[in-house]
Amino acid sequence: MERAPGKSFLPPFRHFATQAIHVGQEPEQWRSRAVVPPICLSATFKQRAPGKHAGFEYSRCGNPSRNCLEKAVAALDGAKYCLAYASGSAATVNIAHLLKAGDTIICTDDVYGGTNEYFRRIASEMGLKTVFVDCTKLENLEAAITPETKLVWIETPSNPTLKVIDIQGCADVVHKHKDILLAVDNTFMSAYFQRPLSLGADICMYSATKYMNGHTDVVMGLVSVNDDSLHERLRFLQYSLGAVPSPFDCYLCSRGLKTLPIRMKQHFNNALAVAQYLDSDPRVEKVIFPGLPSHPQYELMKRQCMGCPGMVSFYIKGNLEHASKFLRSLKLFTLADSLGGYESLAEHPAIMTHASVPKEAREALGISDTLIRMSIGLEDLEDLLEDLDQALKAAVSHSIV
Ligand code: P1T
Repeated sequence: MERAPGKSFLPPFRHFATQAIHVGQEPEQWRSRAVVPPICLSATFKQRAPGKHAGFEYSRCGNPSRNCLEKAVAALDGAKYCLAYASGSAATVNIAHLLKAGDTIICTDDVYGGTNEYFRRIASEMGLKTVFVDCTKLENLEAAITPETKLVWIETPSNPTLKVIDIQGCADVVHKHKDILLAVDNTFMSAYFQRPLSLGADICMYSATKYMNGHTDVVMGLVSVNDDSLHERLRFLQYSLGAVPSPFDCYLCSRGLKTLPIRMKQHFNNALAVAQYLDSDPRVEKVIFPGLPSHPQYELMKRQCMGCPGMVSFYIKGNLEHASKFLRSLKLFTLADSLGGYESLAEHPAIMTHASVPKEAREALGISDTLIRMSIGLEDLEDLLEDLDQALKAAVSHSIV
């Protein structure tokens, strides 16, 4: 089932793999000339005289291990700056703190459940209003903009229904207006498959817990920007709000980045084959994968991205009981939240990741009882297909088919 990923998509960014391995890691920055950057656990740093320090004062404000990671990610995003946070959610909160009470956020309608809940239930308490619109249609975005709009938040492909949004198109709409920032949650794509800043976005954000780290052993957020004053404001918020990652997690994420290109290519290969397999299976109602020509935004995906990540969603035939039986029957796939690691995971968005989204909104988005979201890992394809086949067999009787 070998396929050349990226064949009909955009070519990979030049020097990406080299930058992932070398940027921010230069041995010359350490007296020891360590090839692997040392993990600097110190919470504070000695000053020569009050206010005279060698670049670091206190680890919440800046830390050598975090610095290495931030430099590497900035390079991979084609950005001037990157900032790291204790989680993707902390990154979202920091971005929202750029706004003030009375401002409005336009958020695309299908986003991670925690992002939806944060905007709807927490940011609102602080005086930020959020309106949710389907940004796959640029006219919806245009119509929703008011003088109070200060931030447009999109996720593409979206979690969990994998809708694809035209980033350049959104940037063109948003930047007709002064003082509106376009933020793209790039978690599902990773820096390898999509570069929002080069498509006109102001902010590129990640839950690095997912593909960027890729090993399901770190919870972290990342934000890349180009604008100097935006960077300055975010840097101030990063140390003032204090949700920074530990040096050890920064080391792990830096290590994960080194294999990002090869991991993403393999996620793409495996996911495409899984999507094709499910697409032809009578026990499956419908498959959603942006790399299938049947996906409504397949052409846009090819224009905008270098490939597709390992996210495949599908509707199983039957009802909640069939979906639940399928998930309980999986042996190689693990039934768990999260995504983007080397191991394959499956989950039930309506009960798990998106349970906090109001039921009517979930139904309107298609997050129904039969929707299953899978993060296709790096295992052997034949083992993945065998597991899916036996779980479908256990869950869906021939009478339904
Ligand atoms: O979990 P955290 O690192 O705080 O990131 C939040 C987040 C932000 N954006 C997207 C697109 C996400 O998918 C997430 C987290 N998502 C899951 C845990 C999940 O299973 O979908």
